[in-house]
Amino acid sequence: MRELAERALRGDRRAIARLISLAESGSESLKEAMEIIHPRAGRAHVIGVTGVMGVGKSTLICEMALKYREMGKSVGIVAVDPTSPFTGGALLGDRVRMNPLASDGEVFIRSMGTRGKLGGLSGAVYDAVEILDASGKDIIIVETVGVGQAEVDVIRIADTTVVVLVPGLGDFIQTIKAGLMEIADIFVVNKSDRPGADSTVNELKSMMEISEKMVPVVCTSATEGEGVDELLVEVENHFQMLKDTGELERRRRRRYETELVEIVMGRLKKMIYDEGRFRESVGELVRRITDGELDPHSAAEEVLAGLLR
Ligand SMILES: Nc1nc2c(ncn2[C@@H]2O[C@H](COP(=O)(O)OP(=O)(O)OP(=O)(O)O)[C@@H](O)[C@H]2O)c(=O)[nH]1
Ligand SMILES: [Mg+2]
Repeated sequence: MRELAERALRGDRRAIARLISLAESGSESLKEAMEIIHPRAGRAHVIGVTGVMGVGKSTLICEMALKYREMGKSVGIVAVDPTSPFTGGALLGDRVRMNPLASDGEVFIRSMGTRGKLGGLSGAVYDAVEILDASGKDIIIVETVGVGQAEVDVIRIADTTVVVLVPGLGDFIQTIKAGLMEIADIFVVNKSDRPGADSTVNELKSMMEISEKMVPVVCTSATEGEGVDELLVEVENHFQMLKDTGELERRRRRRYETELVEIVMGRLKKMIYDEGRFRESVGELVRRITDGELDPHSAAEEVLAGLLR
């Protein structure tokens, strides 16, 4: 494990991939690796890109990655999205522009399913980001589909959160519903080659006036590679602001707090489900609840008392 971690620290792609797989499978041996990995993480800028399905997140991320490579920066991409074109063999679709990414040793792309065992996905995403960070990637981009609270939570991993919309009222309302307005550090109106981009920008601006939260709005056309330079300028400005104001440290604390609680919860679930002594006593408690002898709250207290003993 130690050797694997050290290889990952040197940027060895197979070691990185192997460690992320261990994280996904919830392997206990990962702990040993993370003891070595963690002290070396913290240098990368973690950018979350979210938005409802099909707004062009993956296409945009590819364009961002190409620009970062032109700037000489290495890039890690984690797509928390089973339907993403990053998935499996159809890595980046058949788009010729993306070929340089697929064969670039300084770009690491990984897709992760939405649900791990015991709901452990977010935990594994945190590990993946940390591993990529420690392996020396300058920029790490995390793609999530903003449809539910879980996806909004996942984005707590990011230093900078980019929320992507497209022209048209439907997506706009969905975005508000999904709670994405609150988490945006930068808005992107993608597919601005289509009609209606200006009115989406205006809607956004009046929304922000009402909520008294002003964040930059950038129009892009990811398929044309347009507006991506401006987006990267805003992303960099935001990172600089985070560093200048101490907000970066607050966000990192929040990220590690979420991760810590996630790990503890995961371990508790595992104990309750997998450890013989708990499985039996939980089974017995469930029987008593079902038979009306005990209420679920009192039963939960008994379980907790057992765990803390
Ligand atoms: N016209 C236009 N089409 C775009 C643009 N960006 C992306 N698309 C197209 O929109 C479709 C969805 O793009 P993706 O990048 O897969 O979108 P996504 O948000 O990652 O989708 P999910 O991961 O499934 O949520 C593809 O057919 C893209 O070619 C754009 O700027 N303009
Ligand atoms: Mg996608």
